[in-house]
Amino acid sequence: MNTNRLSKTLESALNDQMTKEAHAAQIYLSYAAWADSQGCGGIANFLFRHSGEERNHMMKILEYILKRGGQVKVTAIPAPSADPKTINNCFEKIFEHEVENTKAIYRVAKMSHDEEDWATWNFMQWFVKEQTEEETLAMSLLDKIKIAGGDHADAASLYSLDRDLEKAPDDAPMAQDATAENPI
Ligand code: OFO
Repeated sequence: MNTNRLSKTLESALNDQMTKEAHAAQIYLSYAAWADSQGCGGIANFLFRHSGEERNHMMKILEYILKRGGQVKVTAIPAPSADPKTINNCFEKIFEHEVENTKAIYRVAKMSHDEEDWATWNFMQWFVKEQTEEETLAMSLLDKIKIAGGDHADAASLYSLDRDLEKAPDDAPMAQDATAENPI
């Protein structure tokens, strides 16, 4: 008796997305190590924490595949891309990566919609919301570094940005969570 509630196509797409989340964790990990080597311990700390979040995303998908009776395929994780050249470049690369990941998430969400697999569609909505937060967070990093001088940020501005990010919240406030009493 077949108890797998996922189609072969969706099972494979979810497995691929699981590897993409693991890849994202490696990217944040490598950029964090790079930032630390540049003397930016606060930014490194922020990126290390984010690497952990990406690993949690990977686990979330892995557990979902198992719960639906599907087969998990843990494969090799592609190496992260080359180290950034500057902190500005680091944040640009993060933003680009998050946009690529959003596109991948949308593809899986669309596939589940086309197949009328409403359980997977519902599951993917968590990731759709999460990606909005991640893109907002990456945009706010870009805004901060732009104010600090972009690629030409001086040591004093980088120092204060580094201090700032050490304690920065890991999630961006979302427009849909704003209320009249508590506008974001
Ligand atoms: Fe950066 O995002 Fe996972 O999904």
